[in-house]
Amino acid sequence: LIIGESKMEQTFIMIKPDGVQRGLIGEIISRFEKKGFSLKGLKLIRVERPFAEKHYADLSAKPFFSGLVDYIISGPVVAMIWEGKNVVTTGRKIIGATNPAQSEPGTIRGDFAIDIGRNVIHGSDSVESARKEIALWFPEGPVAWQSCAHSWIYD
Ligand code: FUP
Repeated sequence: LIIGESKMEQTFIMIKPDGVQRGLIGEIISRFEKKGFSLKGLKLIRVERPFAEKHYADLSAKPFFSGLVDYIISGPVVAMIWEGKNVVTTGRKIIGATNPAQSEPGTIRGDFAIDIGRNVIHGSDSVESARKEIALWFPEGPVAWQSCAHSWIYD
C-alpha cells in the first residue's frame, strides 16, 4: 500500500513488564490509536531468557545486558505490531528518548518513567530492526485488515 510518496511501514512496539504492572497498557495503546496508526498484532506474553536474549542480541556485550534481560522476563509484556506512514520514526517520537531523564514531557517515557532501566516501552529503531523484531515476536505474521479510517488519516 502506497500512501502519498511514502510506503506504509510496520514497527514492533512492546510494553515492558513495568508498563503492564503499572496499568499503562490502555494509555499507551490509546496514544498510538489516536495518532492514527493501525494495530496489526497484539499479545500479552511472558518470554523466557533465551528469547529475551535474542531480542536484545545487539546489546549482549553491554554491562546492563543481564539486568535488562532479567527485567524483560520478570512479567508479561504486551507485544504489538503498529502500521502507518513513517510509523518507525514517529513511534520513537511518541515513545521519547531512551533515558527518561532526557525524554520530553508529552512522550510516553517523559510522562511515565524516571529510570532508564524501567523505561516502560520498547520501539524498533529502524525499518530493518522492525522487520527482524516482528519476525521474532510474531512468527505467525500480522493480522491482515484494512482500517476503514484511512481516508480520514491520509490525503
Ligand atoms: P532503545 O532503542 O530506546 O530501546 O535503546 P537501546 O537499544 O540503546 O537500549 C535498550 C534498552 O536497554 C533500553 F530501553 C534500556 C536499557 N538500557 C539500560 O538499561 N542502560 C543503558 O545504559 C542503556 C540502555
